Amino acid sequence: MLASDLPPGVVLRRGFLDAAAQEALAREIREIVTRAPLFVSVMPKTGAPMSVRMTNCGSLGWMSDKERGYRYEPRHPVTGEPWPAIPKVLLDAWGMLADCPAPPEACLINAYGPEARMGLHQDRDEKELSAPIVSFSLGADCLFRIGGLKRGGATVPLVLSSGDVLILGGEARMRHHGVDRILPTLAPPNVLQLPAGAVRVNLTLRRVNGA
Ligand code: MD3
Ligand code: FE
Repeated sequence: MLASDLPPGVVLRRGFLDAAAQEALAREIREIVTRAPLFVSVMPKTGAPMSVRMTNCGSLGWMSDKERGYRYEPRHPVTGEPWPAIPKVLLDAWGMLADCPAPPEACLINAYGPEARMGLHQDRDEKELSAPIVSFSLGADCLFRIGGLKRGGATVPLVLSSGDVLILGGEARMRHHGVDRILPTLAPPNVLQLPAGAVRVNLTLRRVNGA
């Protein structure tokens, strides 16, 4: 898969985070998770648990429960505490990559075990759709898939590796996407110390409300 084959609005910066930056970010994530523990969101209405565990940093964090569904909240659903601050390295990357004058309110942190996946979906819980989503991958490779604006069209597979940053803006913002599976990565990324049980962590910076 060549970067030039990506759909319009999708920008992939492979290795944007070097090994030292990945280790520093992994340390910040461990610190965030001690204060805002990973939790399991469940699907609206069915209550089916997601296989990915999550937490957030920033003034708002994404979650879902059976009764009230997908939404952003200013506090952790279990501890009731405000989310920790977004690490400076991520805010700096947003400033470099996002082409958006306002900082992100939310950073969703998804923690994948070896069997976790994320079904094809759209990110549509944000009011602000003109800002991009900026995604950072750490740890094991994953097989990612990006589809169209409507469900059921063609999809493009993509491997996301540790240190890669994906920017989803413009006409790509509302594309369907998902994580098919975690790949058994053997080499250096595995030395990253991720939170217990996680082999891959993805962080997504988001503008939620209008600037
Ligand atoms: C393409 N996370 O948290 S990040 C999510 O790897 C989510 O954990 C995945 O999808 C993960 O909602 C993928 C890359 C990503 C994020 C948002 C997108 C790709 C996107 C929005 C539109 C199109
Ligand atoms: Fe998503």
